[in-house]
Amino acid sequence: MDKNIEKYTINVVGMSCGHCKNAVEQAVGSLPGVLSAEVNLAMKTLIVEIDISKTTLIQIKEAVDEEGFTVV
Ligand SMILES: [Cu+2]
Repeated sequence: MDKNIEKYTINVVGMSCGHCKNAVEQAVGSLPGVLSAEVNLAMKTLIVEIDISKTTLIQIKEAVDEEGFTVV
């Protein structure tokens, strides 16, 4: 396992349906350094695996914000 790969579970406010899920997953998943992005609608979470040498949680948060949702 690459030591630069970290997995985070992020709480996101405002996601309510499959459209929200897809919007967040696509926005975050298309960022460089993001290996996977998966939303759990029931838990209101975004689970990401990121390469911390290429991206940061701040960039993830900004991508979520741009879709109109809020990281808490
Ligand atoms: Cu929705």
